Amino acid sequence: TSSERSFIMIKPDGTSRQIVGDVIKRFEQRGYKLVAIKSLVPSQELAKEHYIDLASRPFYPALVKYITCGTPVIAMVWEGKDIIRQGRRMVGATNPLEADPGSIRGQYCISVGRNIIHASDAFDSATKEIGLWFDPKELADYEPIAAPMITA
Ligand code: DAT
Ligand code: MG
Repeated sequence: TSSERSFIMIKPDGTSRQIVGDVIKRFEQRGYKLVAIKSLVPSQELAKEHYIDLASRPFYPALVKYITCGTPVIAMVWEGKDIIRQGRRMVGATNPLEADPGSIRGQYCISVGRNIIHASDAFDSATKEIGLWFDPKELADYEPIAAPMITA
């Protein structure tokens, strides 16, 4: 739906490498609406819960360590038509070597353990992740002035 929302997070390597502006620009220019954004160093508890479905995987401890390394992440909620599926396409495949070269991962990285950015993969995970990272009061409700020129 047009009010579909996805949780998009620039990971510490993306912040450190100063790719924040490009990521935001891509989603803005595509026609999506930024409804929440914050910079934070996630706690162990938050990082572990975010990736809880991967807890049994061998790379889980390293993944949590990377996300909590001390360099901030940029947590965002983006909204618009088909944002969950399109966000995944814009981000690219999990392994950057398999990512389309025009995608964010395909343009900026080469290692699955330093793949720049997270995007929710389904409606249920998006709902869970938005609730985990944001208080409902942090989610804006507004109509961008260009909205009628983006969605007909
Ligand atoms: P995605 O981030 O594309 O949704 P995922 O949910 O399967 O991918 O995994 C979450 C993150 O875990 C991924 O962005 C990077 C890390 N990861 C996944 N598979 C990995 C692997 N085989 N080795 C190292 N890290 C991995
Ligand atoms: Mg995932």
